[in-house]
Amino acid sequence: MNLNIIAKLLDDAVLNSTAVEQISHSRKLTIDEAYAVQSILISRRYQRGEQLSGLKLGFTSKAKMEQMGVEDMIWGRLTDQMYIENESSIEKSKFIHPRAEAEIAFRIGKKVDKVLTHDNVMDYIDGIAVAIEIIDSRYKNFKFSLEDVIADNCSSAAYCIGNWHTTATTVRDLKMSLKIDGKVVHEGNSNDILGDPIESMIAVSRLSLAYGECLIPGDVVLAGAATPAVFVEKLQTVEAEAFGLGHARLVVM
Ligand code: OOG
Ligand code: MG
Repeated sequence: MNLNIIAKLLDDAVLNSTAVEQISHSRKLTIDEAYAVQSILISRRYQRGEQLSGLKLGFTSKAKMEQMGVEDMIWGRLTDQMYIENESSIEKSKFIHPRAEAEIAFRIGKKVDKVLTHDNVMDYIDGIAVAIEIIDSRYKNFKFSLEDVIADNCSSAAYCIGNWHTTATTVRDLKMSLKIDGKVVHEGNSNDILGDPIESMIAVSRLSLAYGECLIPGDVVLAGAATPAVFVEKLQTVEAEAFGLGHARLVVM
């Protein structure tokens, strides 16, 4: 299978909301090949009129790495079609087996044209918020190797962002929770994300430039989940909270 065929297979899985076999069962991809598949996959979405709206990191917390049995950070692309307005709904039938994650989001205020450092990273951000990421692996049973999940655009499916706060608000050491129907199902701390979620912004600046992407004002960066992800079901209300940042909330229809 060449990379274009793999990308089409995964893209069709999204369009048909139908899971496929793991690529690694029939073809070993290198990490570079997996990112090449992701890039072809996202081009197919651009051809359908979607636009890049940001980048996400995955496996930035121990909780997520342990849940999914992988040991390295990954990154993927978000598009405008994945954006879900806060306090609105998603349709479960458009997904395969969606799971929700509680995340911290950053909004870009200035074009990221260099690798950021602790000294300048805040100059490139103009908003901070709590977010729900909906991940939906295109692989059967939500099982994958690191290469599989990278090729599958890191399971990206949808994201919903709470109210934006100014960068005077801290993202460090915030108690976070993921709630279903008002009940806490997972609790964590924003520092579970790489020790400090701002590290995700720095990592994204490095990765995006290395792979030829460029974050521009208005783009969103999802720092990665602080807690394990949960499967969501029809008629559930899903909520992510971070102390001081409020909540992001959606209903599954
Ligand atoms: C991959 C995506 C992981 C995160 O926040 O760690 C991710 C997956 O678990 O399917 O988005
Ligand atoms: Mg995530």
